[in-house]
Amino acid sequence: MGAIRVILGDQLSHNVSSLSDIDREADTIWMCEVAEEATFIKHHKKKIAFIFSAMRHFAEELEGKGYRVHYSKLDDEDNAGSFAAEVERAIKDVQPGKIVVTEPSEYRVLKDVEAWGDRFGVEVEIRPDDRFLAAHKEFQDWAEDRKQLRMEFFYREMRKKYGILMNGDKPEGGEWNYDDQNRKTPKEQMDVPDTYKGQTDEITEEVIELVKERFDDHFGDVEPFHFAVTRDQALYALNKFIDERLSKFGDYQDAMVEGEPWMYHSHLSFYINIGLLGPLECVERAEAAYLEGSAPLNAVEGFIRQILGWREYIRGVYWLNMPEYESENFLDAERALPWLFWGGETKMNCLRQCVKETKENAYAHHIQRLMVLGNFALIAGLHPDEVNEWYYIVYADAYQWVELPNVTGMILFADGGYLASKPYAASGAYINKMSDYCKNCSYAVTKKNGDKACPFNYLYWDFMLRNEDKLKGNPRLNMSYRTLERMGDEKIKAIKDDAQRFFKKMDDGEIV
Ligand code: FAD
Ligand code: DLZ
Ligand code: SF4
Repeated sequence: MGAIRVILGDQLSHNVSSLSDIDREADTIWMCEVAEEATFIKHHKKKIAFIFSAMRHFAEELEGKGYRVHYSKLDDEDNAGSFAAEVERAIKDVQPGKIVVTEPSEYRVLKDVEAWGDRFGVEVEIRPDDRFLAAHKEFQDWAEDRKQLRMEFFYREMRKKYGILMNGDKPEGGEWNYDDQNRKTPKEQMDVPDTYKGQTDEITEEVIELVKERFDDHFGDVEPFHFAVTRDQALYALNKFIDERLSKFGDYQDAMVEGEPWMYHSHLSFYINIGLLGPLECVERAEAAYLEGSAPLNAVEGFIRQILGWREYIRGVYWLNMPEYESENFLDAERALPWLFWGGETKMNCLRQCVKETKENAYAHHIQRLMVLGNFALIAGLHPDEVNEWYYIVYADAYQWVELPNVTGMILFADGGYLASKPYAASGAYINKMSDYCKNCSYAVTKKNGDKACPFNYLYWDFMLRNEDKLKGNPRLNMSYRTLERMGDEKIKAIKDDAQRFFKKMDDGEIV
């Protein structure tokens, strides 16, 4: 009796562990588009089209290699609608000796898969996802006995483990981290090279029609659709990044420019997260560019840190803390997500631009997610459940393992400082320094109080005041609290009044 090899939608690698010892004659690969997965949250239309198209292309490639593949399309008559129901159907159909699956990337799906054995009376073998660079045990050992985790120290271990940018046991150039060179403000005229823009083929066109028909009420634009949907295309996108944008990745990593949604970022998270690219090959390509002299160290180290450091660290935090991490709310934030996050009108140009680009591209770059959208969610006290759901829905690279720690830990400080050493709260001055958004805004970034003042300015201080009992002891916030102590009662009252007025309008659904 052969095995069923289940491949989930984010496991589209030919070297995925579930395929390692496949018997072409006896085994069947099972892939399924299921309504439950597409609707348990209402994913962005472009995200669904991307995953279904990449899945269909991957299945075609497997067939081309001579494997027996069963592929359930969403609109197939006998599609059973969920992973478990599809597996039950597969068992009836194939009568397998066992089911082999690579560990799902999300806790929710892992729990489902773990129940299949008892539920269906079949052996289920769950294999490690060795496409990540740190195994669960390795991260657990590193984290053990540390009250607070810090990415920087974990990252250094990963650099040593993989020998990336190392000179013996010393970091290349003498420093581990060149972030202080990576804060250039945007220039007036930026000639940013275009991101990868692929042409759609018949498979993608069919999927786009399906999405329009079945998920019309989901957020976001499905067209124009330019994502890579095969490994070859994703490799082309990687090459394009290394050749055209990597050298400036560091300089403009934190910069935001109106009308430039892609900047010098790599736009590779979509492909790495579903297995079309491996994280190590991206890291090695960047290192090679440095060694060849085509990209400077600050850029290459910065990019490598995102993948070898942040990506693995975030995943480690997720698995170490699930399922409790889902209900963290250290700051007791309760406010509902305002309509402007779904494209409702707003006078705040920075938010308007970031939401618009998110809707069009199912992408926003890191600093938009962190310092505009995330900063607002934090200082406005939005409820972590609502913020998490939004981020999970709107980005084509969003899976809970990566979305949740970034939202709960990084932007909302809802884990009380376990992942990040301080809340990423900032006033309008930061956004003005790193972007050109403020010049087209109805609010004045230089004004601190009153109707015309930039809301980030008074909301920042109101956030500090509201959360004083929980945040005052944080050494990295000392300066802010000392400034607050020096403010007179009148100024404090103006801040609180402005914040109350703003929240009342926003909660009442008025345009803010
Ligand atoms: P680049 O800026 O080019 O970075 C290179 C790569 O590094 C990325 O492709 C990604 O693989 C990795 N990376 C960088 N930062 C992080 C990080 N903080 N966590 C994990 N990986 C990182 N990333 C996702 O992949 N999925 C998400 O759902 C997601 N949600 C986020 C939510 C918030 C609130 C924040 C602040 C960040 C989130 N990120 C998420 C991380 C980061 O913003 C994206 O990985 C990045 O913007 C993707 O674009 P890029 O490929 O151009 O990245
Ligand atoms: C995101 C997603 C969507 C929308 N649909 C499917 C699907 O129909 N079939 C599938 O195999 N995977 C899908 N995915 C990706 C899964 O959500 C992802 O593989 C799991 O969450 C990993 O735990
Ligand atoms: Fe955003 Fe304030 Fe600048 Fe307007 S003035 S774009 S609200 S930071």
